[in-house]
Amino acid sequence: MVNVQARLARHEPTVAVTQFARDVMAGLTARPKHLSPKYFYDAAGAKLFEQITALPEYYPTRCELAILSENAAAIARLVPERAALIEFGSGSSKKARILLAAAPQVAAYVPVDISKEMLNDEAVELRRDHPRLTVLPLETDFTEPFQLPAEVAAMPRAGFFPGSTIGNFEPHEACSFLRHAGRILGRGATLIIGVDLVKDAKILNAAYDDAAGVTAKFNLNLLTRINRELGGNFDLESFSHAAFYNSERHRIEMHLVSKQRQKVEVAGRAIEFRAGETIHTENSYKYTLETFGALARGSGWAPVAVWTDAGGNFSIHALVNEL
Ligand code: AVJ
Repeated sequence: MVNVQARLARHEPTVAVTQFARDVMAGLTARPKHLSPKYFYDAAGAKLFEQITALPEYYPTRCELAILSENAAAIARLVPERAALIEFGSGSSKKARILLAAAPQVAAYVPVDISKEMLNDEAVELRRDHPRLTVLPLETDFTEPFQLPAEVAAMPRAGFFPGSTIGNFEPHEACSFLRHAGRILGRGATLIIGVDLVKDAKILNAAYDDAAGVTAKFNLNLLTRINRELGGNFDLESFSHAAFYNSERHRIEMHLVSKQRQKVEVAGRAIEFRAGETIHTENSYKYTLETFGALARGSGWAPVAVWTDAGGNFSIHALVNEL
């Protein structure tokens, strides 16, 4: 996403920017203040997230990749012949590549993401690496209802939603998302979904507040993005990163904490902060195998298989759509 002036100068639509602006203004004028974690991923944020996935403390990506690699054949057996594989929030498609290598029966791959550049770059490489695979990138916000490309309408479908991105949703939103995915994929479809697990708070806290400070930069980058795209004047020095496990609600919370009483301007509007007041920027819900299984069943999906890493840190569930 680019700033409004640049878009107007190039006669590009400002709709996406306006949605960001609306959400930011609503979140910063609410009490408590909050912002959606989906806005972390501008170009700089996507790079910082890549760095997070390589941190010693951030176990989810490594554990999920290990589960996928070790069980790729078993997971691939749940994907039907000549299927279309639909990935929700595909990013770099690194995990889908593991699945695609083990599932040569997949006829079409539909990566769904809001980042057009990443989608197109990845599509070029995937077509080169899998000449018989039809790659149909779809540039859209996968949390909103969308239509699949006509080419896959007659194919059996499997969904792929790795990374525990479902943890960013409130449990009731996770339920709506699963129902929405069920409508897109159709009755009888399989969904392969990565889910982070409840564990010792020390491990969780370290994973979201790393020693090198990369997660802090990732969190603060949201203010940099607001400054650039919405004409904000946040002073990054006067906010600090906070992340902690809320054991009652089974979630990591990330906040940006105002170090002092201050006034900030965003898109010409004054936003006041008390000393210590926070902007709640992310929840990352953690489940047990049982609580996630129950959520899936309550959303119309029957659990058919589950895999975890050796340490029991992360899980991949296979679900079948019963609705
Ligand atoms: C991409 C949502 C799975 O919750 O672990 C990483 C995002 N935030 N460090 C997560 C994130 C801080 C990540 N998800």
